[in-house]
Amino acid sequence: MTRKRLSTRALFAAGLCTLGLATSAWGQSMSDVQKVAKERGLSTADLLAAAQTFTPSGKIDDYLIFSSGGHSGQVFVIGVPSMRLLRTIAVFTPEPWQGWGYGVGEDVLAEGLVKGKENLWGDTHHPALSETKGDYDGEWLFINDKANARIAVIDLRDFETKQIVKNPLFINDHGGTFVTPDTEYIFESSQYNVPWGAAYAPTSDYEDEYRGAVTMWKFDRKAGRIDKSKSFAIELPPYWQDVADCGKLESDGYLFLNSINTELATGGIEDKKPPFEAGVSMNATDYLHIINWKKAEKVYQAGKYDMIEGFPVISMQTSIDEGLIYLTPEPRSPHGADVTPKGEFIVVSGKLDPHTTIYSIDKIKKAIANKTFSGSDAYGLPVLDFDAVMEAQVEVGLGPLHTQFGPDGYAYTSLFLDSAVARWTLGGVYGPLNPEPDWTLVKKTPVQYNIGHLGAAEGDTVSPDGKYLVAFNKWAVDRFFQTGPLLPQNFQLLDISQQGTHMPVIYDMPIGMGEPHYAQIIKADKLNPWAVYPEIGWDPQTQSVDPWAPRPKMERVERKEEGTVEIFMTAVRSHFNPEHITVKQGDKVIWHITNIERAVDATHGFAVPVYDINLSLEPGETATFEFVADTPGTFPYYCTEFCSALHLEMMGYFMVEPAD
Ligand code: RUQ
Ligand code: CUA
Repeated sequence: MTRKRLSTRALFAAGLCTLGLATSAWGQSMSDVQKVAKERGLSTADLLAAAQTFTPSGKIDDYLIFSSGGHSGQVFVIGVPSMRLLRTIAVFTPEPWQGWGYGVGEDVLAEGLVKGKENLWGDTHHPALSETKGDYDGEWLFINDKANARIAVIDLRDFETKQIVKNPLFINDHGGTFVTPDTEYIFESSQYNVPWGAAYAPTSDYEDEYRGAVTMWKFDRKAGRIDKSKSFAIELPPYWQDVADCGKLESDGYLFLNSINTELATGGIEDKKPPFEAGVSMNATDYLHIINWKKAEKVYQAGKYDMIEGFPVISMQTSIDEGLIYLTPEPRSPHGADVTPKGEFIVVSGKLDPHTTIYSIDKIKKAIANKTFSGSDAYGLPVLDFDAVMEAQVEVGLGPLHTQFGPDGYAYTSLFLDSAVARWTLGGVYGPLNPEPDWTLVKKTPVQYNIGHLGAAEGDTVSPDGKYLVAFNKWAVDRFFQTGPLLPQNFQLLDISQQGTHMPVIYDMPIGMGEPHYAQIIKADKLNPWAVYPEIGWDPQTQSVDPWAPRPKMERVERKEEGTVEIFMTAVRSHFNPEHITVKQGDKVIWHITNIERAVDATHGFAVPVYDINLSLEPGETATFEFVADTPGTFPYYCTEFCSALHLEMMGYFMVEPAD
């Protein structure tokens, strides 16, 4: 039942009838609209798209995008359908507006030390919202850092990063983050493989010394932290493991993980060896890894693991003995692996194959039970016969990468080389579809340009919402003003609310940061964030009241023994208390500040020059930072948020008396 697209004129006429407004007023508005449209060269389709996306002041978006911030190291939060950037969340990279790394957050950033070194950025790829029964629950967000194999945990009560964990086994990840349907575990798998712990070994030792792995990080929802003591890894061959997805419903208990470089190529263009781009794509097929994580959990709990780099690892031999991992061929250079909403199929797309390949979990389970193997790989892992587990192949176009789903049995695949989004039907298993209840390509909508990931509203959950899809395009070329040779990337919003071939692009959002990769889109009313911190004196790192938090009438400067000065300060419109602080050069300074405001949005900043301090103190928040007052001088501290009419007056003097 394809709905006819209504013309703008019809829309306005319909509005007029329903509202029963005076014809003359609407006639006037219509001619104003027509005048503006004519002046700006807008078509009827443009006006309709504007009506679908324009969000008047004070109206709130229906959905939120949590987008990877790419190598900004952050997460972006964007409203849909307005495509307004609402917030960045500082994760791996210090960010002064949020105070992240400039007085607070240092402890969390320090958890992410890599071989003892600071890497104060990240290459974030795949955010994962926490799930309950396979549906987003709006409580937690996880994201990986591909560059250094780290995972971050973000609390969606205050949209702040609470934890960073560094993977002890590998140094580069890509297959992460993906959560189990009830968020018991967060998966992270390696990509550019190295010897355990990124120790030194020449590439001539690749087959024996280099290893892949998938880590199952245990998430403790009550503590709001990854519990390293209950986490473990599974050893994998040194293929380049790529993107993954967790099974759900019919495929619950499994992880599906792609790989490339089953050739075990090691590059060496400078020595006239096949360069990686050729060596890695020689084979006609690579391997989909089918991992029974529920079984792996039992094997780990039974103690059948080795300790490597201080971390429990289930060896490949144990996986073979216990039947934890099966491989099956997948077409050339696979990238995305995406599980359908009911969990019955896994859609894999190979960048160098114009088809998506659909595997059936039913067939996979039967092939495992019947041992329908076509052989084993070089490491002895059993390979399930391709024809026994494959359900269908759909020719969607050039460069298929990732797939998302709608509520009506449609799948949507990004086509990198075609620069398009393909809509196709999932074999009619979700009921008869227009036009054909079959594995059929329905429509390709061009996008601008080079789409990587795509995200549909709740499109990777057990209950996709449809309505909107966002194409995360790598290039923008001619879409925006030429901002020098470095251009923004282009998030394009598509209307997928109608069945059939109507699937237009309705908004372009330039994104001048990143390069973003994956994003998830959640219904906004599933989130329940705090407007202000629950109580005055709240420490966001512990999500509880800090007993040391300064409170009104308890402001003071305390000189302790051995050259330590402790400051207890409050902030409220429009003053800090105290306003004069004098210490001696060489003193250790422990500074506590509480924002004692209870009004929504009454945030104060707090900047101290020379000492590299800038905080963001949200209503109720308390922060503590320490430094050694090694530089004498007179330093005005002040509020960096324009909080009131007397904001400029919200300052004080920090004076450091010279030692002699
Ligand atoms: S990935 S598009 Cu991590 Cu496909 Cu980037
Ligand atoms: Cu507080 Cu400006």
